[in-house]
Amino acid sequence: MASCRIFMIIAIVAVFVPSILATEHMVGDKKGWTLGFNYQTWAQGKAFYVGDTLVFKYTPGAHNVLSVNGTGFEECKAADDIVPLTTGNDVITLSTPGKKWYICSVPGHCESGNQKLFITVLPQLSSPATSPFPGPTDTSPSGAAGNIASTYYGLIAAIVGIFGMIMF
Ligand SMILES: *[C@@H]1O[C@H](CO)[C@@H](O)[C@H](O)[C@H]1NC(C)=O
Ligand SMILES: [Cu+2]
Repeated sequence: MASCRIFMIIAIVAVFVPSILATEHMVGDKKGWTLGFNYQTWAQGKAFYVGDTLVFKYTPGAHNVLSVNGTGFEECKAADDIVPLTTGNDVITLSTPGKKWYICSVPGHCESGNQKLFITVLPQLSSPATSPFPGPTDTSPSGAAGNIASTYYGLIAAIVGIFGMIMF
């Protein structure tokens, strides 16, 4: 019953894959969201995908987080109608691909403290429609993580399936 085993492996992977693939990026790592940290250096070499999250950690009241456009990033200015995030543990889900800019709007922090982050969010690697297997949507949690799971499902399932065939 090799095929049965393979199916079970695939089912197990389908359940665990969402938490593996949606990466949570702690902005600034241990330093968090603060002054005098180079967030461009931090972002270098990291890949941000749709469905991932950014976590901005700081002492509430000391900083804030605003999503701005490229001009706002350069000039350290946010549109008047943007409501800043202020909890000190602000989680932003990267829901669309493209360039994203974030600043702290406390006076001087973005300008002289370099408290600004620019990233490029990459689309998901493949489309669920191209998956050679039925999607795992009925077994995985809903939301972004579920999307990621179905995106990578075909590839992962194929690898695990081949592995399973070799093993059993
Ligand atoms: C960028 O945001 C500013 C507000 O901060 C706005 O005035 C400007 O039109 C925006 N630019 C683009 C290209 O959307
Ligand atoms: Cu600040």
